Amino acid sequence: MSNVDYDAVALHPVPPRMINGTEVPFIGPNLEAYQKAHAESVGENADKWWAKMARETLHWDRPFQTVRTGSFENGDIAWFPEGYVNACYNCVDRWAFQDPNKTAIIYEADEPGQHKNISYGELLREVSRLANVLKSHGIGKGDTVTVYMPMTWQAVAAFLACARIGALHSVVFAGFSSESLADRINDCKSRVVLTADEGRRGGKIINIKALADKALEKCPNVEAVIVLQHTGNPVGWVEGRDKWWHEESAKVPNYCPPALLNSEDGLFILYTSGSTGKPKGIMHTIGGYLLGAAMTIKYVFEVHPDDKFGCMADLGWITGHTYLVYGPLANGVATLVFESTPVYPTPARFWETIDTHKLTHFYTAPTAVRLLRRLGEQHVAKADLSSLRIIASVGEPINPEAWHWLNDHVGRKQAAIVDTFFQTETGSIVLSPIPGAIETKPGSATVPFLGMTYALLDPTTGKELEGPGVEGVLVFKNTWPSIARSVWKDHNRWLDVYMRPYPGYFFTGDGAVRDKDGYIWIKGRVDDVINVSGHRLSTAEIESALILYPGVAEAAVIGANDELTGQAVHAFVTLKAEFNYDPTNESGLIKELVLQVRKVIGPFATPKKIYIVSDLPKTRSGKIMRRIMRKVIAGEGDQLGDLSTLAEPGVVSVIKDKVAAMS
Ligand code: 6R9
Repeated sequence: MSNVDYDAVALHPVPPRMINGTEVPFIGPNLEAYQKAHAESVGENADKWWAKMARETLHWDRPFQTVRTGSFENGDIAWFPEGYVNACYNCVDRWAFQDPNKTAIIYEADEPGQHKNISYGELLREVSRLANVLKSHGIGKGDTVTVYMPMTWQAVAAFLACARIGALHSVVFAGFSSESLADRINDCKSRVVLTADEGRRGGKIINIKALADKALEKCPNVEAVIVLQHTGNPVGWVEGRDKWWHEESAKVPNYCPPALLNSEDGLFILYTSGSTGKPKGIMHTIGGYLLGAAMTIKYVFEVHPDDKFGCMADLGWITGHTYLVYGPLANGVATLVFESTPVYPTPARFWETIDTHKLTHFYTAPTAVRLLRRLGEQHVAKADLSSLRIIASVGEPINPEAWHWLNDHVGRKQAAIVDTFFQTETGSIVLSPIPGAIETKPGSATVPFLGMTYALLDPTTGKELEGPGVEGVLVFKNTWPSIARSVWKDHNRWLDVYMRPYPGYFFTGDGAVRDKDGYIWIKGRVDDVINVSGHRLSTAEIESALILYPGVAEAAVIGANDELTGQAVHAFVTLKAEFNYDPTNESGLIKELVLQVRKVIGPFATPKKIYIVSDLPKTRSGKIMRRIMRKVIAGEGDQLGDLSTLAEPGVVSVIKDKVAAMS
């Protein structure tokens, strides 16, 4: 039983800027247009359709004959196997040859007012030089290069330089500790590391080179470290190993021919943590991944040639890979590299950035939206945001309050709000509204992308659940081009985690509901579902209820074992800064919050405990780490497992102390 009445949520029509814009939407103007396009992409002529898309979207150095082969079970998925395709050529050269002066990258530095546009011509020269530098250090096809860099435009060049010569990049988020970096370098045995002297973020200096140096003490395979001079401050130096990026670049030609690479050659590795064990090196291949990135940019974001795409994600996450680098550039549009934070120097930074560059697209995560919502509307009110056509969200379920805040205050009811669902493993967006065709519902990722067929399975029997009004685990039924191909050097783990839980399907690990209109609602990871007295509750739903309370900034809900009810709801809540709250009367506030949940969802969802805390444990990409709270409540606070992705380690003791004080 589901406790939110999904069927009662009103549809929001296709917004004015999708209908009245100068361009006709690629897919529109209504649901029928989407249904027709989708049917073509999954029907009996699906492979013909994919072949057409692949030929239209990408430049192939050698044509493919076969569209797809292999299956989930056999772990032998391949797309366009005879085809040869270079991702860098597709993202840079073809646009540089057409118009070398066209802007490829808008680099918005940490300090406001310091921005720079990099043209496709300039990007091609930078990428070529760096590719030649890598070659001069013996790097070629199939080698791995670890990239540990701040949010600079040269970091984008680093991705593309590897892609140009067939080396796989492994980009490690610059916020990761030396230990995590060392693990990742050693796992894929990189011989070359690209890094920078320092980074800047929110007015602070990040000592990237020093962190890399510490990691490299444990990485005997690394022969060369190429260091970008970014802040220019002095840094430690290991003679013989460390080389300045600009000095190395000055030695080599400004053009490097793109390598001839098979569609199924590796493009990159991206480490992602599972619930247990060491991080998995998810491996993507060239042709399929690039097609997924390019096509979703075109159809999900309705991108046209003069658009300016503002993806606020860090380069170190899949969203940064697909929607900051490969997707926009494969479409020849300008992409933003944003070095700062949403609140530096003021909470108006995003809005001023959109206004300054007249961005057409703004892509962020619900956690940032909740933060900005909590800081107040006054910061967004002053900016001219009329250039925005599409505002998109990714990373976690977006609660309706955050959705409406984006729609009311950022889009001002003119722009499309697009809730996009995907994973490191899916490579590109797999569920999302098509902005010119699909009426939206706040909180629903709506429908499958072109070419995607999904099912909801009964988690116990593995049987497909039919019809509307069902809830189960989300799986995909057919292979698609941008699905990852393996876990680096551990193919069996790849099969175990994703292919074997439900044979014949790709298992996402997420639960979802299909409502009466066939819309999909992601309920969160399967382990985030709580079952209280046989009632299924989604942590996201209870969190949404709590966040409706005026003083609540963020909420994280978990299920803990309970003798009486099977599981019980525990909620962790942070308060808005301006909320007038008397800390000596915490119990009064807790009572009101309990009432709030009972009012919004129903008595059966009543939290057993509510903990008012100053902060929640989050990953560096902003995902709330419910696992930590679950363990602390279960009395296993000494067995918290891999905390390498935790942004603020101090939060753990805040949680432990609070739970101890209230038990
Ligand atoms: C892109 C990204 C994947 C997990 C995924 C799911 C959650 C992502 C979501 C969403 C609800 C959305 N997720 N997008 N949940 N609505 N629109 O975040 O990749 O870091 O691999 O995480 O994120 O739980 O399984 P990744």
